[in-house]
Amino acid sequence: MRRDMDACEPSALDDYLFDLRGYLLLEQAIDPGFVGRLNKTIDEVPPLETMEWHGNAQRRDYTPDTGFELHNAFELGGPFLDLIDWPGWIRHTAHYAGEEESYVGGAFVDECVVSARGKSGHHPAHSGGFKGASRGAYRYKDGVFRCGQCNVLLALTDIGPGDGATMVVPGSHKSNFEHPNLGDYGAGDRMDALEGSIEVYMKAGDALLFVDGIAHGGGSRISEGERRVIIMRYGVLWGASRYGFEWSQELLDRVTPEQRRILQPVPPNRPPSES
Ligand SMILES: O=C(O)CCC(=O)C(=O)O
Repeated sequence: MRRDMDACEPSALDDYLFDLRGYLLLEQAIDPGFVGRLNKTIDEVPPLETMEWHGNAQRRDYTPDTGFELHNAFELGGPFLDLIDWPGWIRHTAHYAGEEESYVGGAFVDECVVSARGKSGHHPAHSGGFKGASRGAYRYKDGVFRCGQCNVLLALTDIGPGDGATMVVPGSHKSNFEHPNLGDYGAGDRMDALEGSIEVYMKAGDALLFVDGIAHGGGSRISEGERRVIIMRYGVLWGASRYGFEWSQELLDRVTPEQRRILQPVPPNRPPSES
């Protein structure tokens, strides 16, 4: 899919599968040339220690096992700006997590993370319907979706067997029970150990769209080299960053009005002297 194409509308089959499984694989959501531009921009990021800043982006690895993770990555500019309202997924995210047909309808994105993971890395299992936070909850009621957060995980490298594919437990976004394996091993489990989990293999350019409330994580990588993805978290209009990140004024001034509405749907409301 290219930037200049019309936005994809979620189909009846998308709705059916998203409701049933909690995720969709959007094949070739971005075209190979654009994958190359994103990778080139990432290659130009200098080496960073965890918690070190690069402009208004910060390396902040989710866990010691997840590897390099650069937050606020829209701040890298260039092709990253196009991702904010990319036609391959923007209608899906607004449909599932944008409170359609309500007084607070619209899309909002609060996280954009570049993740580069090497051999033996993984992202521990988390989420699932049992005691799930409202922030990531799955809901469908009265003919409309009301998910708290819908993630887009965009592959920048091919991710096959042994590469540490993202793993999900299909249907677990509606689960009323704690996964018994998680009960045995506690938080921090490798996804690979979870009965019922599957690896989602992807080609560079594919996007995995999933409700945050599905049990998920990153499988153990045994291959050499690195797995590269970009994770974007879209949610309700009135949401906020869980880490306190803010988009820089420079970024807000640079993007289109439509993109700005997604980055900052509710601009600060201050008295004139303070604005
Ligand atoms: O790295 C992955 O494959 C999974 C990422 C993940 O679990 C998350 O971002 O919540």
